[in-house]
Amino acid sequence: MRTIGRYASPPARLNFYVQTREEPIAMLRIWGRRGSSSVQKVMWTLGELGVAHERVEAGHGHGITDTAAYLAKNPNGTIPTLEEPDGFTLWESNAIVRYLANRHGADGLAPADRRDYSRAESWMDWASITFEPALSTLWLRLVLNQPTPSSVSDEALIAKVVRGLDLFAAALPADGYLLGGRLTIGDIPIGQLISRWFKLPIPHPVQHRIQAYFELLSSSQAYCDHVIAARPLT
Ligand SMILES: N[C@@H](CCC(=O)N[C@@H](CS)C(=O)NCC(=O)O)C(=O)O
Repeated sequence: MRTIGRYASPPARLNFYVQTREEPIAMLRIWGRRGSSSVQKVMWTLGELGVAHERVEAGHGHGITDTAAYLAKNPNGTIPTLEEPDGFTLWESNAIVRYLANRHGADGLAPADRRDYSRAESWMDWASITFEPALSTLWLRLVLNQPTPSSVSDEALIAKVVRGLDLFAAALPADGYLLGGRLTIGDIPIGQLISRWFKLPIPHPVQHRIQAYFELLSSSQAYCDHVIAARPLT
């Protein structure tokens, strides 16, 4: 234990400070393991933006998320967490995606038009709040072989996901991305989830527009590297 001031053994509050203090970081850092769906969104975004960064393994088998130092950055103990060299930290993956796109994306990933931006945000929230739960339950059961609190049958969950994808497909233009000619933040959460959908070991019903959208997303090296290639629980 280092001695600080006159304290040979720091009182509790100071002890917390000593334990949570770390060396400054050199570049933008993402905490979180690559198999996490939430981490994948952030890594895909960084890849699209070409921002220099490092990723530190955390969560599940890697631990770290229950340490005082990590909880000081993200009190939820979840991944991902963004950390910048000046000490700024941010959690919640969709918030991190928006932050990065606004800070590094000019009029690209983050649309300059306020209405376009808000429409993209609508679909980000929809993907994570409305669409994701049924797919996550299927993922837990069929890929991770874990019990789930939900007693809804696999068939009913699959039907729910398919309805969600039909709804999304109807909102897509005839070709291209959600807002047309280029990828925006609105494509990121649903794009990550569609990759999971196609990884489920089930017969997938034919949904031409979703298949074409997935192929378009797959033309991005960042999507292939950080989303498609990421294996469960890594
Ligand atoms: N809504 C949060 C969810 C965060 C979350 O629950 N992350 C999961 C991984 S996807 C986690 O931390 N799991 C615990 C672990 O991996 O140790 C976000 O999008 O950042």
